[in-house]
Amino acid sequence: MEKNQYLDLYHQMVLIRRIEERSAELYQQGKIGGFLHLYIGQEAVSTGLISVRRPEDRVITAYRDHGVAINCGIPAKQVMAELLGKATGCSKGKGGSMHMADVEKNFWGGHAIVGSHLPIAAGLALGDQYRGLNNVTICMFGDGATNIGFFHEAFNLSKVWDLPVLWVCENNQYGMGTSVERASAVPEIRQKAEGYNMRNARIDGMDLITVRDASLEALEYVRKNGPMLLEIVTYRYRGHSMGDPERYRDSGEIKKWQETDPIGIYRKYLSEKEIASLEEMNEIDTQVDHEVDEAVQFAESSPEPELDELFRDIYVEA
Ligand SMILES: Cc1ncc(C[n+]2csc(CCOP(=O)(O)OP(=O)(O)O)c2C)c(N)n1
Ligand SMILES: [Mg+2]
Repeated sequence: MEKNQYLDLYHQMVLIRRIEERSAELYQQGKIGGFLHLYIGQEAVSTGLISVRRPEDRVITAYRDHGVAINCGIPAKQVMAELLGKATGCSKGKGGSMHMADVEKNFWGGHAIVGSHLPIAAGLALGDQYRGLNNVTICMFGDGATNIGFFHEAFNLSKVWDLPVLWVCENNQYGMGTSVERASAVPEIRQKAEGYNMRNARIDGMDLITVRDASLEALEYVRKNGPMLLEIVTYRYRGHSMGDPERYRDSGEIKKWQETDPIGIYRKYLSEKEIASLEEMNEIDTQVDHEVDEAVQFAESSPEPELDELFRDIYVEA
């Protein structure tokens, strides 16, 4: 990678973190409605993964989607405007936090029903396979989603038909307040792929470079051979959504994971490898602060959707 590519990845992670912190404040001020699921702690997962996709590779995810939207190339302004339900948002203010999408950027959403987008991912990949295209569909989901029927149906068919889907489980240890150990019959999510005779791997999701390298290898495997499951082990520092009292874990556990903060690890990496100096990274931090200020200003001064937008975009015209 060139130096500017390394720095771009740093920029992306910091941008996501700051957008999330700012949206938590805006939520508390009553400016964001509905649910808000923050991605803080998980930034290295989508940043590393999406940095190696080809533009023709599709991306689809669940409701913890702001960071994924940013990594797919949706500008911070449009993400912020969507969070505030404004007409200038990427989903015209009608989707909100959980339903960011931009098909032109090959980002297929943002889905609120746990597991529901896995069969959709299989369908996207089936379409590509049928048309003889060489695209991969990258489908990201949580550990909790792997206990749901959708997961098993989609996994089975993807293997039976050798669909080009890279299944990516973001194992952040919890589905709402339930830990993986309490909800899953197997301790490692990757084991579930064994039941479908599917290649699988489990990697550290706090280290951007590990995620990037493993994702590149996985994408190339899927492009040639069919589906694979990549389990990326990560942690969310904030509650499941805003207002989560977090009675299911203690602050010691969060502190322990904060020692491996993905942004901290990557800063250390860039500095130790002499790719970037601390000053250069701090400069990016300042630049991101301005970008986020601008995005908030843009969102706050944007209009609400017009009433006649209400019944538009419900069905796709064939
Ligand atoms: C079908 C369905 N059941 C229950 C819910 C409520 N719910 C929302 S998020 C969630 C937990 C999912 O956890 P996981 O898949 O690990 O994703 P994470 O929130 O950790 O990113 C549940 C049960 C839902 N949205 N959809
Ligand atoms: Mg989870």
